[in-house]
Amino acid sequence: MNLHSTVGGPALAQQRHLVTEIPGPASRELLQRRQASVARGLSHVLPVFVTAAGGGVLIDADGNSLIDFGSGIAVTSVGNSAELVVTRVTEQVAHFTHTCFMVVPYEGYVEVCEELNRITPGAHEKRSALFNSGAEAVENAVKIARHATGRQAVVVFDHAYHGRTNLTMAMTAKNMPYKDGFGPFAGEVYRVPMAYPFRWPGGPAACAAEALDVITGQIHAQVGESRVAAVVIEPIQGEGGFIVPPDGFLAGLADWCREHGILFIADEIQTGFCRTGDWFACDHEGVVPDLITTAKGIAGGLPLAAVTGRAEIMDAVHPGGLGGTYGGNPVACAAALGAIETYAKEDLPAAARGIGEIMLPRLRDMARRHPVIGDVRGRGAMIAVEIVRPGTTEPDAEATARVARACHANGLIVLTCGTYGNVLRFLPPLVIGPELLREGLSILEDAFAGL
Ligand code: PLZ
Repeated sequence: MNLHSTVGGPALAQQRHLVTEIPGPASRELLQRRQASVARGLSHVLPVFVTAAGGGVLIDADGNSLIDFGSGIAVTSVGNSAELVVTRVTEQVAHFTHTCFMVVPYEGYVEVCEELNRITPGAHEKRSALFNSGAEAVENAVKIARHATGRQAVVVFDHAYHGRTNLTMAMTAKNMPYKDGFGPFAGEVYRVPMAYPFRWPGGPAACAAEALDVITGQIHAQVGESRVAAVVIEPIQGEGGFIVPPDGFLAGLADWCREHGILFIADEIQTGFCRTGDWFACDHEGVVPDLITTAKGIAGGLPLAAVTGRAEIMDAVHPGGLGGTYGGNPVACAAALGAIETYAKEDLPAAARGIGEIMLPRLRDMARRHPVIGDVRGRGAMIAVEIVRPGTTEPDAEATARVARACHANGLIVLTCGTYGNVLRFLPPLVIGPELLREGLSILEDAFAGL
């Protein structure tokens, strides 16, 4: 039995082991209760009810052990119940659970901000503010940018995802399921094309050559540079399809923003905290954002989010202008300190790169044998395949769903994404072992063979 021992968490056997069909009888019974009690608007990728998780596996109510290629959407990168997260949280929860940082402060909040200021891109003087969710961090980044610049317009991209609150729905591109029927949306949000190599008219080379000019030209013509407070971009788009812009695009965009007094805001909520093989995806090309939003991987599964940025921008807001009852909750801060220590101690950026080095060649090989795979892309442990009708770029969401279902039935948790629902994405915990990773890839390969 191969117990994962590196980062702690429950010492669960690191193996796939199915004892019932998926979902099994115990999960199906819970699902009935769920249907009678929980709103229909919340859906599940896979309706198995979890009882324990750690390393690269999740255990369900029927005793099945499933391989986790999702990390709860890029959250449990340090693994579930990682040792340092559990010890710090346990200690904190026994001391005090809440004061509200706006009522009486505590050291943990300050320590998390110090760490964020240190590890985020750029050596300039920074400040941070803590919130509860990714969407809330994005909302606050926009508030801060508007206040600091005295401008109102916010530029976002096709395929962007920034959250489900009113402002962030306006910033999110995809209608179904995120926006449909939920308007009216916040104003002064402008959308421009994304540098999406696989779908750029003329292909990847044209995308690299043209994207920046097309996009900045549209901002000039349709918004006007002097009205723009901020350009908000995911360095690798997440929900929109794991879209990796061409080399140099982000740096070019950041330079253009600087020339026009526009703040460059990197939404690293999905890409951050070692996921792409660097601490932050911007680090890959040395891009330094003015503001960066983080969440997900920040606290090993506890709800926490942050805005970090240039001191003069962050401090432009008057005292009392930012806040929230729970933002930077002491237990979540303790978890973040445990998670950040784990990323560094276990060298999880290197682990993420190692995961990519195993996954990418296997997936490229699959793509040669299964022409439904139109594109293989991603970086580190943020990897995806885009599914199309063979020989075209026409999205095939139906085949994508079938592959995902086959993986689920065989005990591999994979997620889909993409504006057209035709992208299979892989976000394993960074502490997953290589054997489990390879086994997951074999299950995926079988699913393609069975299409
Ligand atoms: N910005 C880049 O990826 C969250 C959404 C899951 P919250 N992505 C997962 C769903 O269907 O609700 C996300 C993101 C990027 C912002 C967010 C929003 O983060 O913590 O979900 O609010």
